[in-house]
Amino acid sequence: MLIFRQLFDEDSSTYTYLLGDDVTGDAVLIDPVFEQVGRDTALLRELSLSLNFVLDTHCHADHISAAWLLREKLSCGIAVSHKSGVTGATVYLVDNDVLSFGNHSLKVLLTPGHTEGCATFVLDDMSRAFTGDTILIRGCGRTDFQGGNPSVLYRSVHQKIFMLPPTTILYPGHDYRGLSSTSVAEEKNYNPRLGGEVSEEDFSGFMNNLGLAYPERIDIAVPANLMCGKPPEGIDVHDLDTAWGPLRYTFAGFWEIEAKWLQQNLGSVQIVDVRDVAEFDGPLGHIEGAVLLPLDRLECETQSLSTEVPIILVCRSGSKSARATLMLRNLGFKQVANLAGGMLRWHALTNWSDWSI
Ligand SMILES: N[C@@H](CCC(=O)N[C@@H](CS)C(=O)NCC(=O)O)C(=O)O
Ligand SMILES: [Fe+2]
Repeated sequence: MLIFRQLFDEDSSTYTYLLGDDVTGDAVLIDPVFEQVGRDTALLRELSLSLNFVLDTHCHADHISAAWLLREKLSCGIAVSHKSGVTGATVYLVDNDVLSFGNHSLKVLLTPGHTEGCATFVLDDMSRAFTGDTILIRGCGRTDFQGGNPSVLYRSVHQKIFMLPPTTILYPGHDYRGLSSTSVAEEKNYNPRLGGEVSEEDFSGFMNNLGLAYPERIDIAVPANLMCGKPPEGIDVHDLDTAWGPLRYTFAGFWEIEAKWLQQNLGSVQIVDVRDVAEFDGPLGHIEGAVLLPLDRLECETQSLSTEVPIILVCRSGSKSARATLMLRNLGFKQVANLAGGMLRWHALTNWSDWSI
């Protein structure tokens, strides 16, 4: 079966798409965003997927692509249009190329116009197509930089995207109003720029008078994206605040650490137990040296905690402490992690150690 997730980056209103094969575990990411690499790698791990390829629909002007960073971390390939101007990719795509992931595949339609190197990716059964900024929901990508051209865009939409079955669901690269997808039939009928009886000349007139401000990050994003999203020299891509232990980021949005590591590093961290007193002194007991700060008091009682020493949050199962992890992060504590599985897993581990002695 196909695994499909639509992910959103609020800063740039960018959609990233994860497609995977649940039998083989192969996956691709379309248009991942640099700042969301933690989220995306966590999701891949939690869904037991391995990333084959990052596909960029084009050289983005408003955010840095995560292609380079994902290749550094996961050794995946990077695929872009041969017209994108991007250097250092693994594969340069031409019309009708097919990219497989497990038993599924995406067909490449080159759809220039927003930029010279835009591509649309169509799922093998034509049920979905990923259009980047070639067509947006009731809109389309601007055409005023990176080789953009209204006539070329008009033809890409009419001769390629509108030739797909009317029921094909279209997934755009952005939406600035919170809409998530559309269909070929809908855009043919209701896209005010490109649908209905709008001619190429009408469309060019529309596009040449959009009067949009340049994307705020264009001067940083385009040079980086021309190198697959390699950030400028001097930017540290490794999160220093997570260098203190083998942390794992979760798709739920917090860092966690395994009981085994804590067992071997008890002296170098602050352990904060967020259960209530009865549980702390109850049958499950508590970890030696743990400080009791129940969750409902945590926010107003952080004075005793050092910002210099990593903090590990603990509860019965790892759920309340996950909440506490997010709270402390929001309060400005940077070196914070949840004890995965809480006291239950801690006991399973320590009991196992007793057995093995
Ligand atoms: N305010 C945004 C503008 C983003 C922007 O210009 N997006 C491009 C896509 S890369 C676009 O074509 N937008 C179409 C539109 O806003 O109608 C920013 O500064 O990043
Ligand atoms: Fe774009």
